[in-house]
Amino acid sequence: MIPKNHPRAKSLLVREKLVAGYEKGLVAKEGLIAHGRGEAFDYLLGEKTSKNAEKAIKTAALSLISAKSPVISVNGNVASLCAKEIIQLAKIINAKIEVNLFYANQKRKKRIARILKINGAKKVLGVDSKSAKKIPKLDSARRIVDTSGIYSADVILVPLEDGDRTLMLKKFGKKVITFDLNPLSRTAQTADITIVDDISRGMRKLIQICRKLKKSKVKQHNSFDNKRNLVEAVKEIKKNLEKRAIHA
Ligand code: PTJ
Repeated sequence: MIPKNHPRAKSLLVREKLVAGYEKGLVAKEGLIAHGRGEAFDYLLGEKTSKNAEKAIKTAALSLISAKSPVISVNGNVASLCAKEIIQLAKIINAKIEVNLFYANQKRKKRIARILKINGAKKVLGVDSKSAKKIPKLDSARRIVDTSGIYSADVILVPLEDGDRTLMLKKFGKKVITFDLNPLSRTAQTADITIVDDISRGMRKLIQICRKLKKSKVKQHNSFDNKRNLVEAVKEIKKNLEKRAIHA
């Protein structure tokens, strides 16, 4: 039981949610390690949404709203941390939802699809192998995608992704948006738009902004340089480290 007044209560609750996801068979063992790495970066980033993350979220929202066939790619960690939010976002931006795993496992795929459906998804792609196609030149299990989903999408939200697939999706002509707390990861460096924020926190903001932009019918894109924004994220880490060192 986490005391309510614990200074890191929110992060610890997110950790518990992920562990519960693991116990329900949604998260891969490796997903626990990936989360630990994310937590470490989140700690260095001050466990809040920074200005650079807000900028990336706004740019991502504009791209998702104006996309012709957007897709949200869901893995074990994402499903266990924000299943409800994925459905909310998909409804606002009219996106398809596709389960796509790095550590492929048909049972886990089905469990993830079930959780998404329990949370309100009408259709979940990525489970039926009859409509599967391969992304060329990619070795990992993530190359298997749905013909009417990732394969034919123009904009894809791929949170907590691996670098190889991000690169291949881009070579395949897709616009890639990701959530990744590590601004130095290959995914962060390769994606078109990298939101350096915890997915549980950042997804809620992305939904809010998409909702607002849809109402205001804004279509115009702001100027955005992903590499420059990542440099801002690294500066944020440096600033927080210095602040902590002074108070140590
Ligand atoms: O469910 P599967 O089989 O598809 O596997 C999913 C994982 C996440 C295990 C798999 O994609 C993987 O191994 O990913 P990586 O290569 O460890 O990359 C995950 C990235 O996400 C790392 O850079 C982490 O810092 C980052 N990350 C972890 N937790 C979060 C996060 N970013 C945002 N929010 C988080 N909560």
